[in-house]
Amino acid sequence: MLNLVLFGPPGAGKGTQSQKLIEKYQLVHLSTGDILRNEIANGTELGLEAKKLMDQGVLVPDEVVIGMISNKLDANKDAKGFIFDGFPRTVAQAEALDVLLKSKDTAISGMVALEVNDQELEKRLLLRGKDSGRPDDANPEIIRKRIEEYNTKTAPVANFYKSQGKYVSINGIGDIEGIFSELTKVIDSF
Ligand code: B4P
Repeated sequence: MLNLVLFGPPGAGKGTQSQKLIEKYQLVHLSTGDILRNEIANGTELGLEAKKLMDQGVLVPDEVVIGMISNKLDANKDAKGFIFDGFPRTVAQAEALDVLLKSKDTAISGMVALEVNDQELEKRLLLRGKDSGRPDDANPEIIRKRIEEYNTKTAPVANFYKSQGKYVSINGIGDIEGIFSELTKVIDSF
């Protein structure tokens, strides 16, 4: 099984590259951001709670996203592999993912991080905010809060995979096709 973690700050291109990767490698795409936005759109209790946090640019509690991922793994028993996009976002989530995958006799193959500086991230997210309808993309202060959450809570997840010898980073600035080509080179080496 090929199980990839696509890592990087908000706006690094995880969602964009995931769409291309699932097509090439026939993987199931698990984006916690998309799953949460779906819950919001369906007006579920979980969605209502998550919306309050997401609109402020802060992370949703670990137990909520871990439960969501566990359900999705169970619902895709025949998958050739998974691409985890926007998850794990804390070390606790990374530890829980290892346990979940082990119980299914599999493991993370590798993490690829997209490196993009804060100025470029802010520019991309504000641009997307013009027509995405996402409240968390519309306001520079909320965007900066998301980047701060990433730096304090999510960046340490890289060390978790480094210590397992599963971490590779690539430059996330440039044209989408060029970045995709670099990503596939790394993934083919896993
Ligand atoms: P996400 O949905 O994961 O939001 P994101 O980080 O903004 O997505 P992404 O990084 O994929 O955006 P992309 O680069 O594709 O999370 C939203 C919120 O949900 C979080 O703040 C949090 O509250 C909550 N959440 C989600 N997962 C969670 C978890 N595990 N634990 C707790 N809370 C969680 O796109 C950005 C823009 O850049 C696009 O417009 C794209 O077109 C553009 N772009 C992409 N590549 C480019 C390139 N090479 N050059 C120029 N522009 C590019």
